[in-house]
Amino acid sequence: MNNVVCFVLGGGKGTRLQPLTSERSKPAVPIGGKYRLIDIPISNCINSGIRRNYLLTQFNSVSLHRHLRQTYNFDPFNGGFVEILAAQQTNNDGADWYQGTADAVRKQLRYIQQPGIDYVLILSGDQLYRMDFAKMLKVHQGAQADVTIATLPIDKEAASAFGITKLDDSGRVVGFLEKPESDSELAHVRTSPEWIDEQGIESKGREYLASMGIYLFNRSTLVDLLEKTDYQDFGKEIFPAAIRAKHVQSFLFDGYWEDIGTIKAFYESQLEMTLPNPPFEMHNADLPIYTRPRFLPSTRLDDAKVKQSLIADGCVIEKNVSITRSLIGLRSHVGEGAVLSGVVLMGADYYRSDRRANQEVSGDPLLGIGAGTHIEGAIVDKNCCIGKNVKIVKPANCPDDARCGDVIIRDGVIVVPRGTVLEDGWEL
Ligand code: ADQ
Ligand code: ADP
Repeated sequence: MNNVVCFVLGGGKGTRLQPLTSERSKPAVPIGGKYRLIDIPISNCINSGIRRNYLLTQFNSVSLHRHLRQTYNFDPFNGGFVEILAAQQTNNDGADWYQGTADAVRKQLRYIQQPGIDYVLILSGDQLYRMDFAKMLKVHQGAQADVTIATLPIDKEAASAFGITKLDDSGRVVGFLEKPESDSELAHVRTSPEWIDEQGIESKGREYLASMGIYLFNRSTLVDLLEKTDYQDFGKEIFPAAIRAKHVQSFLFDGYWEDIGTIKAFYESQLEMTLPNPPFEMHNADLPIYTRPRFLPSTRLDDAKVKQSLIADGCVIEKNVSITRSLIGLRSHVGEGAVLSGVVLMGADYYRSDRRANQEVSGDPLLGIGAGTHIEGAIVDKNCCIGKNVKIVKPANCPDDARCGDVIIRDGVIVVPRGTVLEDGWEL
């Protein structure tokens, strides 16, 4: 895999993950209580033997840079790096933003044209999955393809959210429609479930093969496509055109894969991690998900009632707390008698006792969740100071998108943005 270089697409101007992305770039969004989104694609690359990784992001935030620098220190004998290529560093005028996925890669073409690169792997930065890219390369080479797209069988109901491929019997892509809507478009790219079964993948009635946004290009093909066109986007423009001029192959995949680019998908994927047999298993010694090593103490619990939850390091959970189906992130402090149900609590960057918690000066409620507070069905971003006896529970007939002070409801999920302060007794 030494001749493969990876580009992770770290997010457009997109607002789909707002407000989680209002103060950080998408790859830095915390997941699983102690990881960040970027850890998923990079861990997949490392586990597949790919050591040269670039992250295309709109801005190079300090925390993202620090996370990458402190996490991905490759050994000097084998080498390797994770490098951020930001669209723009300082101003906000928009002129230099990456206009689309292909435009992002085109703007950094010189990194592809360095010596020793034969293949370029392009990944999305907001997906949860494990994949062995060495297997994908094998299929790509076996078919003598110019480009290979990873594809996953999906139902008709989901098909209009994805790029859908139509294959010939050899698995070559002969049709590609980005997010087909109408029945006639869908009929055009339907695959018979029997054919999928014949490939050794249980179709279970699924009759569409979705592009997973995971692309392996021969370097020369990618350079050619980007230099000779001004296409901005892979799904909308490059693939529909490339299937005529190039040999585009499909790499069939059938493991767990979830696009977590929206608040709803993000929230659901996080809570799924708390299931007894989670579809995306972090407890996997063969294919670890890497993250920044930290030196945090064990979590302290005192007579709490915890059901089907994950609790990260460095937390303090006080007496008579009840935690159900929740994900409790690093350094969380949950006060006496608090009730959390279906909560993604991202945790904090410091402890209550840290000077940075600042409450003595400001007189604000303490960092974390106050005593007697009740939260249900919410994402609570980092460093929030939620007072005592606060109630954050969705009212009946609540609209899918709404705002109540600093607290936001998005896709029907309550989100308490990073650093929010809620006074004692506050109610949604
Ligand atoms: P979408 O996910 O809708 O569909 P897009 O919004 O282009 O496509 O995002 C792809 C990835 O690139 C995401 O990780 C996104 O954050 C990132 N990205 C988007 N714009 C970017 C930019 N300007 N600069 C840097 N990164 C950017 C795509 C394909 C479909 C496919 C689905 C699978 O177009 O064909 O089915 O992914 O999820
Ligand atoms: P996390 O521990 O969740 O990965 P951060 O990377 O933001 O979060 O770090 C946690 C806290 O430690 C932050 O407040 C950050 O400012 C501080 N910190 C961590 N590393 C450094 C560093 N090298 N220099 C300065 N501050 C740091």
